[in-house]
Amino acid sequence: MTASRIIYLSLGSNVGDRAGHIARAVESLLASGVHPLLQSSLYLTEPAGGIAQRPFLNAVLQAETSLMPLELLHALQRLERALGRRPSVRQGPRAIDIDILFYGTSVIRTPELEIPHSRLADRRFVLVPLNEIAPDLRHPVLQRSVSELLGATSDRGFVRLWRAGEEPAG
Ligand code: PH2
Ligand code: MG
Ligand code: MG
Repeated sequence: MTASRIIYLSLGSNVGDRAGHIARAVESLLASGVHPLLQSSLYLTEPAGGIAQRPFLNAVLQAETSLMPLELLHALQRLERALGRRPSVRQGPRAIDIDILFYGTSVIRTPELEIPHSRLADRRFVLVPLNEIAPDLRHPVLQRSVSELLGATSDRGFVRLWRAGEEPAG
């Protein structure tokens, strides 16, 4: 029997029904062994990574799981495929992306999996929603809270609250 861990996930979509993809992902997590606890608002965010593409909707989720880190990664990858994710270019358009941000206070650096997520301190589309639900959460490597990381990031990509039904140009 494995102890359960508090984890944080990042959810993103910029293809099709973006909000629907994120909602279905959260609903489907339970059957994958991940129990959602607290979800941020949805944010409309500027695509990061230098590819011209539709704006993303992003959210973060606090959850609990007994899955081990690699089991969790593989469960999330299966869920992405079940929800219609198809192969795309790196940083490119995707129906649903579910990334592990934190797994308790674990630090994992392997070619397949990096926890904490290696780019989270450089991404306002992660830090802004994370700051909504967990501003005092401490990064176990950088030894700074989420609110401190948000204050210090050099990322200037737009991130703003999204209202249902809103479909801006671009
Ligand atoms: N995901 C990426 C690449 N760029 N940009 C935004 N705004 N949101 C994302 O979720 C995102 C991205 C690759 O996973
Ligand atoms: Mg990603
Ligand atoms: Mg991913």
